Amino acid sequence: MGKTLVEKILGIHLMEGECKKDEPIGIMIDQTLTQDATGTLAYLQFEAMGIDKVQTDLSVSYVDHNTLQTDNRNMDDHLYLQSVANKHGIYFSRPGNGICHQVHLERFAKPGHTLLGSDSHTPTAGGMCMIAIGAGGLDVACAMAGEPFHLKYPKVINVKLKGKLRPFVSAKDIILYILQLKSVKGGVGAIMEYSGEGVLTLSVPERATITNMGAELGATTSIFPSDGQTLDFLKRQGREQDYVALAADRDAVYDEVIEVDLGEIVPYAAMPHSPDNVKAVSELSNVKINQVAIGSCTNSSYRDLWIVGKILEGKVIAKNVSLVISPGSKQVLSMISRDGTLTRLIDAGARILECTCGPCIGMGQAPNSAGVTLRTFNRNFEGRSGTKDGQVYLVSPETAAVSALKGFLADPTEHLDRIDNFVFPDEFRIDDRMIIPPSPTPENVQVIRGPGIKPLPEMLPPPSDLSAKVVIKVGDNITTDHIMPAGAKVLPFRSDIPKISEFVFSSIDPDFHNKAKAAGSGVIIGGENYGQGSSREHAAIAPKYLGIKAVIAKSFARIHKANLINFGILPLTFADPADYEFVKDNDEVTIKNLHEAIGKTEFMANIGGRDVPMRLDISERDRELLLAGGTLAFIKRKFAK
Ligand code: MIC
Ligand code: SF4
Repeated sequence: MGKTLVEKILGIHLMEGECKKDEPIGIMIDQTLTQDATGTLAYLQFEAMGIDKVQTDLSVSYVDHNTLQTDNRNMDDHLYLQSVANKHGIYFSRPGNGICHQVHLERFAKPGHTLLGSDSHTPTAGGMCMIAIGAGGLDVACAMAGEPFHLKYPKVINVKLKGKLRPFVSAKDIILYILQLKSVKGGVGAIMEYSGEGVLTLSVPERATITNMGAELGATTSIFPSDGQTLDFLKRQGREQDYVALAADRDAVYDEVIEVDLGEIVPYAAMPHSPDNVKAVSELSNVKINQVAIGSCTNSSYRDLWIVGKILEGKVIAKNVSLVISPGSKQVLSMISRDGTLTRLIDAGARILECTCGPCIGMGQAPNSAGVTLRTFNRNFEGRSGTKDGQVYLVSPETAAVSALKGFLADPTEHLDRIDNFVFPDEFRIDDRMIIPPSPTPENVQVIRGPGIKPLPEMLPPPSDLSAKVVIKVGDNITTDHIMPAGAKVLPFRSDIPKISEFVFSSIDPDFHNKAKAAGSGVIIGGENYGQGSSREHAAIAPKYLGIKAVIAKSFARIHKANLINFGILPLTFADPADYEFVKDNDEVTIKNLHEAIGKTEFMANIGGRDVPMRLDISERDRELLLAGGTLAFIKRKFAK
């Protein structure tokens, strides 16, 4: 029987277990990446492991999320990241060099290799045929220490692309279409593997838009084959030597197959407040807009900004619109500044931002009250833009650009005339001087720790009996942006757990942190898909700091569930989801003989005086991690041996 692309790459990297669906496996990680907002914790944890040098082929630390430097804390974080990278064999991509996923794709991604990143959009590198997975910082720290990454062997969903996109329809529309089809839970436990003749029509940056936003399907990752397009992109990046041809065997067998005819895709928009709330733009044409933001790791490549420049050429944006553009990398900015694109953008009225995440993570450019903002980003969760009632629509760069001119949400296929065909320039501008290689004499490097970098809180093993109180009960699809908000107000505290914990659930219950502290030992009740979205482990470590011992939900998102286990919080599910209805705020929760219970898949809890059957669906290794009080305690013990 033939093999899928996923089977081939995972097979070569298998360190533990068997390549059988749902079996726990451990895979070798070739490369890691971190960004500043998750990186400080990841490196504090790496340091706590006591290892001198990373064990991977390549590890890169990027600074792209918080570069506002509104006070000392932000630059203190940058200095810590730079010095800790220098000491431990890690490359450091300086602020201004670009968004981690865009730069990684350009300069480091290699077909057939594995990448683990402390950011949920790490799958972007799947556009370069990598198995690229997002995880919590602690998992990335373990991978840097040479430990395998543990996951359940995923199912593989084959997305067969046929035909070719029509003019002004682009990769973003393909992934929005798939999100409409499958929903934000449609990829849970799966890898999306793309194939078919339509794949050949998509360049690497276009493929990367699709694999990037595969994260919004809940998928473990997404991957494209390595073919002529891959070779072409690598050649232009001066990295031809990194190319290998890789594809699934013709007779590969998949768990599910979806066929997509590219010729039938139209411009789509994801409406507030979920990436799967998708409609055709033509059905939404009367929506008046206030702001357009182009950029983020989804749509900020040279190709995307070139097309936006061509659409805006010689025109000016509508009076009612503020247009902001953040190029994905220094390479992109440098190239658009040479070919006339930048002038076209500025002349049309665009405000040019730094090459960072910027408005995507709520670092500025919050829309007006109830304002409508079109964004080429990947997430439109409520409040993430920085304005609680902001109405965020996710669209392609083509739709964003034409709408900025019109002043309302406009379908580019209806409103645009032909523009020149996009062709890549022969050579990309290659200049890696903003990426600092690690020190050849690490013994002389001193790690710089500013006052904002607080030591990690102590993680204790679980008590022998659990006695706790329900501190909050929430509904379905709660995101990590609800649990641990980001944005300009909160991101500066990413290295200070006691301080950042004051913001847990602040958008839902501003008093949560006081209530949790008063309870001393607390439980969170969640609905379906609890913890979707970002990989931020602060959404686990801060509740842990506030005394949360368990989350009892109907189901969990993958990365958040792993983060809960890493920090010793029990991710329990209701054996009968109907029991969710009976649980109330302030109910007492007891679990007798907790250590014994952690060893089992099913056991009883008592909630508010009722016996409620619980499930703990985790691997044997996860049970050991929980009993040790979390992964760091477990790993430290292992290395001490
Ligand atoms: C996001 O898009 O939500 C982030 C900010 O990039 C996060 C990481 C973080 O919270 O630092 C992610 O996607 O993992
Ligand atoms: Fe940055 Fe936004 Fe991409 Fe997250 S989704 S890495 S915040 S650009």
